[in-house]
Amino acid sequence: MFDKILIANRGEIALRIIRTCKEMDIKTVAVYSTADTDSLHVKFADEAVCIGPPPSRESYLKIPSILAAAEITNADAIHPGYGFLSENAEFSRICSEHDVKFIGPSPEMISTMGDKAVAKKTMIKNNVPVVPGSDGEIDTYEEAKELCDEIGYPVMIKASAGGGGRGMREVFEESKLKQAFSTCRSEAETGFNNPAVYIEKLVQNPHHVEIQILGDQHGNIIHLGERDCSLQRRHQKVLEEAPSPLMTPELREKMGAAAINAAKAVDYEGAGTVEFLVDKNHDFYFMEMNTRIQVEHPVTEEITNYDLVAEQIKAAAGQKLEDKPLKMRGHSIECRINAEDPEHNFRPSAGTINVFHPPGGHSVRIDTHAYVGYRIPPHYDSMIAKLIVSAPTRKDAINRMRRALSEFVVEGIKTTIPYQLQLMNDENFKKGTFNTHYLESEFKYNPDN
Ligand code: MV4
Repeated sequence: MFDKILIANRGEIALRIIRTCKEMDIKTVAVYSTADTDSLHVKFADEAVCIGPPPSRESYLKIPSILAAAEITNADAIHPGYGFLSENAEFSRICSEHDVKFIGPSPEMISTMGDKAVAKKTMIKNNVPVVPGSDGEIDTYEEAKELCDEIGYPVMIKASAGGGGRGMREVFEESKLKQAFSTCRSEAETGFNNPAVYIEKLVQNPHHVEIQILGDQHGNIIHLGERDCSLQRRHQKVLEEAPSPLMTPELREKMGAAAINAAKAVDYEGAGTVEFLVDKNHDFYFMEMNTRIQVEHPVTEEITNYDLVAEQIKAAAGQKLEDKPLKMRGHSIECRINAEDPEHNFRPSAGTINVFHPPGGHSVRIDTHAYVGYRIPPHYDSMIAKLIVSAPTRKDAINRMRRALSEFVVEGIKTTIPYQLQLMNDENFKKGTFNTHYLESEFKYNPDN
């Protein structure tokens, strides 16, 4: 087992990793930029190394500084968390060259799953359902027209170098294809410096359901059920829950098997997530595979009683996975709390927190790095806390979340707490009948209610 782990991240996920390391008697090294000198992850770690000024590219993304910190503190492993360098194959490779264990998959695995076209080909080869569409990039309008006549409209044109919803365009009829095709290519050229696009059948009003998998270095792969992440705004997840309200035992069985096939295909090591689009007929299609721990991992931890960070560390240290039957208990919901103003189009709300009263009570969990006096640095993402609750049923979990949100007092900055509270009272949310378009097309935030 590792003696000392360097956490190459900040905020709540850095704290989350430090907590599990402490419980495993593993020493911890925090790295921080000068904007994070007073951050909790610096205070909680056994050692801390300043790696540069606030801009991420000069600190949390600066590989030489992070590796230098690992060398001078003699860390034998690095946990990248999520975001930053967590899916950077080059970083994974450089760590292994410097004899520091990267807690995550191999560089080959990261680059395979990072290239959407290669990832899709890998899935097809392993009988994982993918959206019907082009086999790789489409270079001319004529090719595009021929393919769309074959797969039928509506279609989705996607930039190969896009991702997270950027560089996508829906086309509902042939007469619009020519214009959409050339616009998508030129936007991809300007936006991603790569005009390449591919085309897929449009999955209308899809749900976003992802399967958590775990793999060890001995070829064992298990899945830990699903998370429903359909409530998104501008491709940012707002709320996640486990299990999914649309799931049936049969669908879970099929999607779990497909996710394990995907992971087995690439001999997956560590924690990973296979994301699917699910349509109203319960057909599901591979979207992408994430080779990192995800923001929303706590809802899976709450209903399966796994510590996913501990599982990542044990897998990286070569321990075998226990092949015990998956037991899931109850329902868990996570609300992301951002320093944003829902009354002004969610613009970031900078400033200093002068009142911070988090909720408590049975099965209420707060993952946060915020505290009274904490100044929100403008350099990083706006999430300041994750509020996670669990309860025997979805209805109980919603009631508990509503109660916890109403107790959560943060002053000095604006937050999305009131937005989340309104969601807990929304009939469609309570019924569980929403899909990925719901928040942006139907749900309206009303500050006066
Ligand atoms: C799609 C789709 C419908 N049909 N692909 C958005 C982010 C990127 N990961 C893939 N996305 C989508 N791809 C086809 N063929 C709809 C979306 C989509 C979406 C997917 C998951 C969660 C939220 C979404 C919001 C808008 C569009």
